[in-house]
Amino acid sequence: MTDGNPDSAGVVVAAFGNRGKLETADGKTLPYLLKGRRLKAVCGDRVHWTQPQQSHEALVTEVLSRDNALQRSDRKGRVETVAANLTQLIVVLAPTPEPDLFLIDRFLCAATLMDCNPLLVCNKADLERDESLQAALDEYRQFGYRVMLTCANPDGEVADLARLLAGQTSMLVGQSGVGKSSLINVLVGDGAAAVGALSDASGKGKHTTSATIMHRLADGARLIDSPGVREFVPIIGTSSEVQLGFPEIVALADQCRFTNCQHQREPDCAVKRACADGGLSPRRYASYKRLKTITSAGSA
Ligand SMILES: Nc1nc2c(ncn2[C@@H]2O[C@H](COP(=O)(O)OP(=O)(O)OP(=O)(O)O)[C@@H](O)[C@H]2O)c(=O)[nH]1
Ligand SMILES: [Mg+2]
Ligand SMILES: [Zn+2]
Repeated sequence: MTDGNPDSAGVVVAAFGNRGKLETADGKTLPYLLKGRRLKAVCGDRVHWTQPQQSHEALVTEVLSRDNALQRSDRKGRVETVAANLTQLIVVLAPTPEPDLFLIDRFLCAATLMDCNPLLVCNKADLERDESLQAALDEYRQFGYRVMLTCANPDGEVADLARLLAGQTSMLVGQSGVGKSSLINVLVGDGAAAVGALSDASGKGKHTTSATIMHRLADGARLIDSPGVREFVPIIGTSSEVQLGFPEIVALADQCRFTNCQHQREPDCAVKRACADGGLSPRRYASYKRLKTITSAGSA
């Protein structure tokens, strides 16, 4: 038996199997249980809930349809939904740990395919950036991506980033140790997220954050922290869609002889020509081909 308004609206701020936490329309956080086995919810889902009598938990009765979802393929090739209803995907990298640019390319591709605005954030601006990192950032800017330098210190250097979060539901993604949770702490300002030093031995992050959690900024913006990853295989419908994550390749594709050119073995391909004469980054072209291979194999 239930009482209360069955149509109360909420947003999932953390999901663990059939339980989690939701934020109510008036800004309170409640633990919830999903009603029945068929409902599935992820961070960012909009839900309807009710409050059963004598229960401290809300009962989620409906998960509303999603505007979009960040999805990945797991090791067995199954689709795993990570978060929903994002307006901005913030791909974070830093001078340390050593950047994995193929991982960045995959996240940027996923953002485009899910119709979500990508933002590339290079954190730890207080540390020196080597030439290859600086060159990569310059390239991403040339391709039209928004690229921003930040530093997760409390001296206000995140102000530019904070401005880009206003009115958005953003999610921070990237390798472990780049400073996603540190940025959350400075932006949210309540030490909400645990932060962990890099490993002395490997120079890599220690996978400190273990769950995807939505935080609220003072101005109401929503910001999701996520566990650092080594791998990310975006869900891509057909291998031809891979190029949508490479705007500089899309821009050249018009000049290929074949309209359905995959820019691999076809003759008279403008993309391969540009790669040979310096008009296209060989690194990005290699990323494009690697992502096509992963996509057609269905797993990393
Ligand atoms: N120098 C410097 N160090 C930073 C900065 N931001 C974060 N760090 C350090 O980087 C390390 C990792 O920070 P976290 O915030 O835990 O990184 P994360 O991306 O959340 O890592 P996971 O939760 O493992 O994915 C910590 O030692 C932080 O103090 C920064 O702007 N400059
Ligand atoms: Mg973290
Ligand atoms: Zn081509």
